[in-house]
Amino acid sequence: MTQRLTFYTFPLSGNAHRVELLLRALDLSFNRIDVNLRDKEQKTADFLAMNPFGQVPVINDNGTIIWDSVAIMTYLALTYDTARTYLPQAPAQHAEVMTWLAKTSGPIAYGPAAARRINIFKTPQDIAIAQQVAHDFLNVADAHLAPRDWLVGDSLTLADLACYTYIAHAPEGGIDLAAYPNILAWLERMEAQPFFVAMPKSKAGLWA
Ligand SMILES: N[C@@H](CCC(=O)N[C@@H](CS)C(=O)NCC(=O)O)C(=O)O
Repeated sequence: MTQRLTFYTFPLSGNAHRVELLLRALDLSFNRIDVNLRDKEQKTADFLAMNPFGQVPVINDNGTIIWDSVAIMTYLALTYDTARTYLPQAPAQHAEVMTWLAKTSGPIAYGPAAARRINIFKTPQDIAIAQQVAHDFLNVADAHLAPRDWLVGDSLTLADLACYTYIAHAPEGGIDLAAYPNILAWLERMEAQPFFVAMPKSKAGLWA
């Protein structure tokens, strides 16, 4: 059967991994293309024609091209999650999901994701600042999760899928999660989902 949905990804990209979690949660079949970021395949003319910022993830859904992970997740949920399991319709709950999606481009990107990137891919930034941003975010998220199993409402939503990967991989950025018991329990709940697939672990200095 011809695949109609193509997923452009990179195996160590947390931004791409959150999309993969949703693709699997929705049980969508897709054609996976691994883009070699080290060789700058994401900056070729063909790739830039899909995403002018030259980054993964990108999807091509039968001619509809969407880039940026949370935009892709929103598109997939609106298109294929007809029961609205992962993106609640009620305005207040919908907005709550959006607040957590916004965190992926704020303190998650500049905190745990940045600390991991600095450690693994040796980008020239200050890891101490990224680690502090991460701890400030994790403190709030841990308190938020104390009385609840999921970030929004009483079931798993796009909020959990979007926030999971870079929090789970925070230790790769030198961020110890031991002080955050509610986050650790939430990570375990995520990893127990039948669709769950882990992003491979990386070592410091992988691209040194
Ligand atoms: N806000 C974007 C960020 C995407 C992003 O930073 N992608 C990284 C991989 S995790 C990338 O492609 N980097 C290669 C580059 O910037 O050249 C999203 O959520 O999709």
